[in-house]
Amino acid sequence: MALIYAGIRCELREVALADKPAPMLEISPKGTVPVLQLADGKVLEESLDIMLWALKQVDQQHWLMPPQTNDMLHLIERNDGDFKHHLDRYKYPNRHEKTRNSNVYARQHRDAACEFIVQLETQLTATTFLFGNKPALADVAIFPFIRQFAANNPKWFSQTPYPRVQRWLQNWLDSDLFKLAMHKQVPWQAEDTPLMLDQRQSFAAPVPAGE
Ligand SMILES: N[C@@H](CCC(=O)N[C@@H](CS)C(=O)NCC(=O)O)C(=O)O
Repeated sequence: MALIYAGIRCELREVALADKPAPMLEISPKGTVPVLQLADGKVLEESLDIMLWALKQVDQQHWLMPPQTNDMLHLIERNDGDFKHHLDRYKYPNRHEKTRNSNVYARQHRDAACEFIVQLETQLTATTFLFGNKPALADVAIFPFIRQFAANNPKWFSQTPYPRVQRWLQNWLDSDLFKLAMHKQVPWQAEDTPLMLDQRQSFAAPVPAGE
């Protein structure tokens, strides 16, 4: 989403995680997506690094939002740390806990994850987005994880006392930018003609509107 927002011209290679292409593993042996290789050969293999790099190139709507960049990075750190820890255990209790009742285990982690949701709900009390009335880096870095959290049990999530988070999430899910970014391609193959990101979508896609 950050690459599309910034209008970065780059080649897109869809990866099937069950069949990772050798050129990807050569430049990034840790084998996670996304991976971005820059024109000078430098490799970025963390999504936050890719977002920050893209926004440093072009950031017309000020997603980096100085001087609040560091506050946003702190919230993203909580998301990627504590919240992600509980999200993984809520989604896949059996991978983490073999002996105890996995329903109880999942629920404990769901409840622990809600501490972060409560913080987001508080931040959304006075504003449409996390750091004001327009979208910014923190919204885009965090909402995909809240999407996963909600999707694990949509009925339960829709009944939680977090109406602002629910509305904020829905706003992002409905956005053209998200739909463009989620558009799936067939996995890349070495003989393919390079597919440029801007060939499959219009650039500078509209982001959700503030109030
Ligand atoms: N912290 C990394 C996490 C990346 C990550 O774990 N991506 C998953 C897909 S969402 C992956 O590539 N998993 C490797 C696999 O399933 O083999 C980032 O944000 O870039």
